[in-house]
Amino acid sequence: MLATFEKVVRFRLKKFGSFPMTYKFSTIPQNSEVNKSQKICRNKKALFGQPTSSTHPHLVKPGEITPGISLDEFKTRRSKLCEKILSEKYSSKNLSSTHILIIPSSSKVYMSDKIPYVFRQNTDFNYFTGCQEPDSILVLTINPNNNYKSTIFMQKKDERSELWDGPRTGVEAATKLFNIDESLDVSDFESFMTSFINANKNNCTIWYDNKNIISQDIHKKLNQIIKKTKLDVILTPETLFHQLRVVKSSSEINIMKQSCEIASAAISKTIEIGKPGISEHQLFATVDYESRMRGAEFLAYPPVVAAGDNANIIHYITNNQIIKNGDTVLMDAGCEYHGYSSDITRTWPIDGKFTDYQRVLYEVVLDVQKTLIKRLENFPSLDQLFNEMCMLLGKRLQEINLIPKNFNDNELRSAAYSYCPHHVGHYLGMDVHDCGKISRGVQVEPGMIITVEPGVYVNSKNHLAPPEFHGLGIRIEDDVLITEQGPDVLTKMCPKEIQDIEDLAKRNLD
Ligand SMILES: [Mn+2]
Repeated sequence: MLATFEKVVRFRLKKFGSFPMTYKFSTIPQNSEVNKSQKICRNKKALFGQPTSSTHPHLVKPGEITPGISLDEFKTRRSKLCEKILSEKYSSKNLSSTHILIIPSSSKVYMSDKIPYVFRQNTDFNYFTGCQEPDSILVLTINPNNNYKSTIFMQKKDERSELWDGPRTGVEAATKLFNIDESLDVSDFESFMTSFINANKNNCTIWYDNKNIISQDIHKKLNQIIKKTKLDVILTPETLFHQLRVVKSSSEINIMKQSCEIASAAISKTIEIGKPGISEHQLFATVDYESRMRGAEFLAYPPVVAAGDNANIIHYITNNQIIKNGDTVLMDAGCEYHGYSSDITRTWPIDGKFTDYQRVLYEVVLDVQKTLIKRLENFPSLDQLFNEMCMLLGKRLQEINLIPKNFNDNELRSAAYSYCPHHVGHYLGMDVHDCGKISRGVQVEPGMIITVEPGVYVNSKNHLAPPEFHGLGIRIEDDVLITEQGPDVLTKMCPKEIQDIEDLAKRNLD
């Protein structure tokens, strides 16, 4: 990471007195030279704030805004959102006939002075625009004739900032790049909002998420404007966003399939490479490397790489232990590929052979997981699937004497829950825990992608389990697309059958 110009000078002055100033003037190009080189650079190819089909043809095809998603699809998403706002259900709330909806993009977040974290766009903003730049805003307006208009507010081009942070799309090019009705300078946001709200003072519904603040700056400005006008109708649009996002289009399914394939291959390779003596950290590095080498931008979340007893800590991400002979490894990892996440868990014996107790428990979890996936044929809700998991696990754990045989159904269910204290699954998509506003009580439907992830964790304080099982922790997680024809396991390339997983884990042993 390069320091800024001022910082270099300050640092050098402190260390070497006046000498480096001579150095500075002889090597740092003057402003006119910077302008010249930038112009030459621009003339070669039009540069934008994100990959396009002309600058990155290996990523983006003509007609797409982001890899795999077309200009038209983004436009359709915005139309569907407006139709949703206008739909019977929402108009019945006696809402006004004019609407304005505001979705800010993310701002950069810094870990320390001028050192940014990896930028990740606000998912909803990304879904409705495809724009990858920070500090932008999408505004949708709907007038009483039900006509709607999309306006994107962009940071204007700025040579000095672009020298450090790379090109911006700017205001002018944004209309065409994002196939949007209008683009304006982000500094015009306040005046735009003020005049719109003033013009529709008694007849305007504002759709803005006032609780989950994406951009402090926009949040402050917006609330000041609203205060002045004494208009207080603010509705949270998040549920509408998630209702659209939870059912995936065919192009989204296509990208999700690739994200799942990449993560499956990366985890398979990691199982193959592992051997006793390797550290959890090295397996983390392996799955990260193997995902990126296959095209993923980064891992979708800090992975869990838990050897032996560490698997009893559900969100174990310390990943700094050495893996011993006889340990199982529980790895929960997935990648983000062109904005879409995968989420897989596998548990395997580091020395290529499950012990008898590990095998017995693994078989229980695997059987339950396969049964639950099959149940998806009937389109249950995730909550129904969770209840099913508790009953199935309870019965299987009774068979192997981890739960007393005389327990009734209620006792059985809560005993099973004590062995698996997390839900059976969640929606998956652009976010790992996707569409949080959609209840897990709704039935799954074609186009949804969910995870199915039962587990059994036997910690050393467990009074029900015989001591031989203490310290074991097993989870198996796949990503499943719901289709009319039944469940389609998108992560099926990642082995989970005992024989397959042992064979793979043995490969790198001497
Ligand atoms: Mn998961």
